[in-house]
Parts: sequence; structure tokens; C-alpha cells
Amino acid sequence: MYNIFEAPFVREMCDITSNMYRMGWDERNGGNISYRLKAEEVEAYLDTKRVLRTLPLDFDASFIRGEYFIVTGTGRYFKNIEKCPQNNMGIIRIGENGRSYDILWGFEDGGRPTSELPTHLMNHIARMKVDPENRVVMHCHPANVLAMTFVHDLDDKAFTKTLWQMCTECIIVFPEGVSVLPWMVCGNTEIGVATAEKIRDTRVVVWAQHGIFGTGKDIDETFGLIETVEKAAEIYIKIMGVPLKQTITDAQLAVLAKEFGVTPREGYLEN
Ligand code: 2HA
Ligand code: ZN
Repeated sequence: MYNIFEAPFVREMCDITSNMYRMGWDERNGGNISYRLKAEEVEAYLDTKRVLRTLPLDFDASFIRGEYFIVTGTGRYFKNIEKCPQNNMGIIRIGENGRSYDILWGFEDGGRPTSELPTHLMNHIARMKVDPENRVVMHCHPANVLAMTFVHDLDDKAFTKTLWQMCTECIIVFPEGVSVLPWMVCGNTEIGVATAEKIRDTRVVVWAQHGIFGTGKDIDETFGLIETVEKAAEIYIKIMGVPLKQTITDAQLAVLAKEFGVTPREGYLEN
């Protein structure tokens, strides 16, 4: 058995959470990540028959029965994960009945997975149905996206189009657009269901006055997606209220999409 502290997925979680902390996206215990692992990856580092604890799930997760996830801990600070991964995150496996999960590693000082675990798992399920390669769900609190939800219309199309206009890269990175949810209480299955409805169509769902939910096939892709949305929101916050002399037009966005071989969300560009 290899040393789990050297496992690429543990190293990757340590690196990304430190980086996200330094980006200013994860103050205090803000943010959470879950990353679906392959059984063979986990088996190289852990005796998967050895269950430390079993905890209940309050929704039906049978679609992902037997799946492994490395997930950040509730109340834990991203800034501390790299220093002490075994206390601040853990590896879980969804039970065969879809109503519980086993903790196989981590949460060593009595912790447990993020309060947003139901939302994460529901969103893994929703994304896996459209993209079986989806492995990552990442939530954080980037300041400019949050700021934008105070001053911008929260309609999916309007929000997306503003972001697309802020940087040339945007329509290439998220041609399907982003979705936006109005303010809701977090940490329960209700916000999980509402997010999962939207995440089928867009890999990013913005939670008004709270943060962002991003999904992707790996850590880099998901981080890059959130980074691009946040950059666009930053430009918006810098220029809003200032009379614009020019922008990127719909015709230019259409040319860009064609040039880069991406299909913009239908009905979002005027022709
Ligand atoms: O983990 O970000 O949404 C703290 C949060 C809850
Ligand atoms: Zn949050």
C-alpha cells in the first residue's frame, strides 16, 4: 500500500484549497470541494474494507452507490488543509442503499464532510447524467461574482451575456452560459435540488449574495471555469456605471464562437 499523503488526489486537494484561499475566495470556513475518485486509485492507498464511520444521507443517492469522493470538512478552513489534510478533509464511499456513506479516511479529529454534501452529491449525479466524465464539484465565495449579484439582473441569459461581453475568452470557456439562483438558505437539500436542476445545462451556478458552484471533469478545468467567471465579474464591477464607448457585440461573439468551434447557448445571441 502506498502512502496516502503522497496520493496525487490528496496533493491536488491540498494545492487547490491553498490556492483558492490565496485567491481570497474562501475566507474562514467558506467553500467546499468534492472530487470523485476511481476505485482503483483509492485501493492503491487504502484498505477500502476498513470503514471508520457510517453516516446517514437524507436523500436518495443510489445513482452513485459505491462511488468514492474526497471531500472537504464542515467548518474547516481551506487555509489549513495543506498543513493537516487528515483532519480537514476525508474520503467517503456512498452506501449500497444510497442512504448513507462510509468514511474511509480523514476527519481524524471527529470532523465530517461539508454541510453542503447533499448539494454536492446531487450535483455530481446531475452532471454525471449529462457527462459521465464529470468528477469535481467546487463551491467558493469570489468577491466580484458576489458583488455582481447585488447590482445585476439575476436572469440567466442577461447575467451570461454580460459576462460574455467582459472578456473575449468567456464565450469559449463557457459557451453554455451560467445559471443564477436567487438568494436561498444554504446547506440543505432544497438548494441542492434547485442547483442540480440548473447544473444540467450549465457547469456554473451562481448563488446570489453567496457564491458560485462550479463543476468539471477535473480540478484544473473546474478551477479555470470559476476563475474565468470571476475575472469577467471583476471587469464588470470595474466598469459598471461608467458610460461605455464600446463592447463586444453579439455579431463578434458569434464569429468568436465559430472560430473556436463552440456552440453558444441557443437563443442567447441576437442575429
Ligand atoms: O462551507 O461555504 O456554503 C461553508 C460554505 C457554505
Ligand atoms: Zn458557501
